[in-house]
Amino acid sequence: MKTVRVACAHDCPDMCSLIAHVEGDRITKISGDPDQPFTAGFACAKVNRDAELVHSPERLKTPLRRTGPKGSGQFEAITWDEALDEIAAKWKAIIAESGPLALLGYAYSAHQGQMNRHIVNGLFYAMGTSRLQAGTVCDSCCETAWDLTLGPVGGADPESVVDSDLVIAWGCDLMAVNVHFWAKLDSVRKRGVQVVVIDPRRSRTAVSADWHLPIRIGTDAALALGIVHILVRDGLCDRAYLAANTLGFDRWERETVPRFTPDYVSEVTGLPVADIEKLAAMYGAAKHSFIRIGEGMTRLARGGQALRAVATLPAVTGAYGRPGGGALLLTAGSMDFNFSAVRKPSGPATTRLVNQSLLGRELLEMNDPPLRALFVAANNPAVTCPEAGKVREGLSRQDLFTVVHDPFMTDTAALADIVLPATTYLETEDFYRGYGNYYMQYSPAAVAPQGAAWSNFRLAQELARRMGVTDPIFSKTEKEILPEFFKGSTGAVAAVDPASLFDGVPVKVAPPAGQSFGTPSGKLEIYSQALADQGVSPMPDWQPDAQEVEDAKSWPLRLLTAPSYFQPHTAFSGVAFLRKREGEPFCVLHPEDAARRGLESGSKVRLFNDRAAIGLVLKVAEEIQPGVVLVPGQRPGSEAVDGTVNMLCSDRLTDIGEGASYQSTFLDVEAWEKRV
Ligand SMILES: Nc1nc2c(c(=O)[nH]1)N[C@H]1C(S)=C(S)[C@@H](COP(=O)(O)OP(=O)(O)OC[C@H]3O[C@@H](n4cnc5c(=O)[nH]c(N)nc54)[C@H](O)[C@@H]3O)O[C@H]1N2
Ligand SMILES: Nc1nc2c(c(=O)[nH]1)N[C@H]1C(S)=C(S)[C@@H](COP(=O)(O)OP(=O)(O)OC[C@H]3O[C@@H](n4cnc5c(=O)[nH]c(N)nc54)[C@H](O)[C@@H]3O)O[C@H]1N2
Ligand code: SF4
Ligand SMILES: [Mo]
Repeated sequence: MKTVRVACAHDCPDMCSLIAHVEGDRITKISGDPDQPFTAGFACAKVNRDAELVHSPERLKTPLRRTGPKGSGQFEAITWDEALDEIAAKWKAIIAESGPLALLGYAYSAHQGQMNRHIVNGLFYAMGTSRLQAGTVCDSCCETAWDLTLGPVGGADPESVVDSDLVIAWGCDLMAVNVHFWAKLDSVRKRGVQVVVIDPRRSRTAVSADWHLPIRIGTDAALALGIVHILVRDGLCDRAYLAANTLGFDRWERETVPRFTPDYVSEVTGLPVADIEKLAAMYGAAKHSFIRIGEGMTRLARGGQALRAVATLPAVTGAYGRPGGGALLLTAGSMDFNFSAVRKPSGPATTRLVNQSLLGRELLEMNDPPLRALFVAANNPAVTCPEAGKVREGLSRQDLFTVVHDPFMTDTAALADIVLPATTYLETEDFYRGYGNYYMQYSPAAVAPQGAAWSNFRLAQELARRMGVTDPIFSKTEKEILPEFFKGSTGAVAAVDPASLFDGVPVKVAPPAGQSFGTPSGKLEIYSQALADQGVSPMPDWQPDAQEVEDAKSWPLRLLTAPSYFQPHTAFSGVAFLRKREGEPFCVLHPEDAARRGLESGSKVRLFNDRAAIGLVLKVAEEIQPGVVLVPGQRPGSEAVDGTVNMLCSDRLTDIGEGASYQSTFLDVEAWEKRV
């Protein structure tokens, strides 16, 4: 038995350092690395099972070619050479007829290190194809809004929370998505520090925290403005910090803040005035308050305003300037790596963009030329994209040549022409950096690729060779590429010699304490000229959204989506144990809403709106407020009664950052039998 020190690649803020226990070519166990302070010796409940993911009997064993109609699930095994020859020949023919814009590579973040995730996009970048505007299904709204407010800089170091005197998990289910930060709070709470959760869901984190405020979906900007209103009223603003470090506070205070009286904020958020007053008083009294901001509250029509309002709060009390104070959305902005070396090896500076959240629409409607070839690696858009019905319709086009590279037969792969078996991260060598902490790590493969699986890295290099793309990154090894990531880097990253990482030891590259700002003015921009130029409210504000108001008139319930505890998206659906732990795909209704419809826990229900109808199992619980239906996670159609939640979600984009607005979805629920 040997142990191999690796990093966790699942798209997760914690980026744990892990120990893989290996016997022969099998991983027998995964545990948390005790020597990496943030991981502190434990992996989460999902990754404890990654040995089963790697050795799952459900893994794809060979490349496959479709033999029946699209979606029929009929495939035949072929060799890698046959598959690659066919792909290269098809792509060349399409490029000759329609030009490179008819091709699209679809790869975004999930579940590998930085080389494997970027090299696929690098190949398509170099070929001058249409390009994926990636991340819009995930964090483009919150990240753009943060960048417009603080600049492209990381937030507070999560390990600085040991110095905090108040912690707010604002729209972030720490026990689901950030368990190592949650664990850090143990010692903080022993000092008497309160943990407050602001979330429409009574999540596990909310249950375990000191105080939960069940805010109405999409009203966070109003609550943040209400807090500022009270801080101004009660003389609790840090005027010196504001004057030195922010832009536009005077105008905000004059023009926007006065509207947000406690009564008005109560009406908008559904929270009692007394709670709004209490929260503002706590926040005003704290000197080192730490807000962990989740992405969930920004995945709706006005998500950008919500992020900007909440991220401004620590400037109002001056917490940004103190140890343990500030806000954390993402850390990555302050780790300056040259990933462009792999992501943009050559190719035109600009080309046609395809917004990831609009995949379905673009597959069906894009013209001059239409998309004729799609290559999907490490994503499952038939489940995870809004308008998943349109995505499936697009993927079903007879004239679309689709290749999917994945360790498993996903709902997306089932609609492909060629399916290629992929490795998992534990079978690849790669470089990792956190996005919820300030660590980086170089990892060897724990075991060799299983069966006939290829890594993204190997596949992209081989496809580059066949397509005549000759940039050096397509013939270098991982170790040869690593120094490229450090070329031209700044800050803490610049001080590291990349060769020193090859021993696999995690290295921390945090910026100096005290929040820095990277905006054009060098200050936190409450007033954003860039937003004013785009015709978006230039100061954080809350207004009712006209479309949402209209939709709410037609549909009695609003969708709340939140991460699953044991199934992040669909990536662990190949582990039978975790599927069982998560249970059948379900939705949650408040007892009042269930009673009104005569529905009981455990029954099958239909969730429907103008877009689609899907079938899930019902759980009745006071976990949410009346008027809301919660659907945790995004589960494959094959596991559900019928369909998947994203069939109900429109592809409307957010106010800032062109992101997905899953939670601006309105619908109703009825008994499944009703229309059968
Ligand atoms: N277990 C698990 N871990 C994961 C994932 C997973 O699916 N499962 N996904 C991974 C990925 S890809 C990402 S991007 C991150 C995602 O991480 P985030 O998106 O940051 O996830 P959360 O912070 O938990 O955000 C969802 C929370 O926001 C709440 N919420 C929804 N709407 C609102 C609102 O209007 N206001 C407020 N205040 N709260 C709201 C939800 O109830 C939920 O508790 O997590 C990663 N880790
Ligand atoms: N309704 C709703 N929809 C959402 C969200 C939501 O909150 N609500 N959240 C959104 C968010 S934050 C995100 S990030 C997206 C996630 O969307 P996706 O990234 O599409 O989701 P995953 O299910 O994580 O898909 C990852 C796929 O990669 C495969 N894979 C794993 N490792 C490798 C590898 O090394 N190589 C290759 N080639 N494949 C690999 C896995 O088997 C899996 O099929 O979903 C979004 N969709
Ligand atoms: S908490 Fe996140 S980073 Fe850590 S093992 Fe689990 S999925 Fe991986
Ligand atoms: Mo994500």
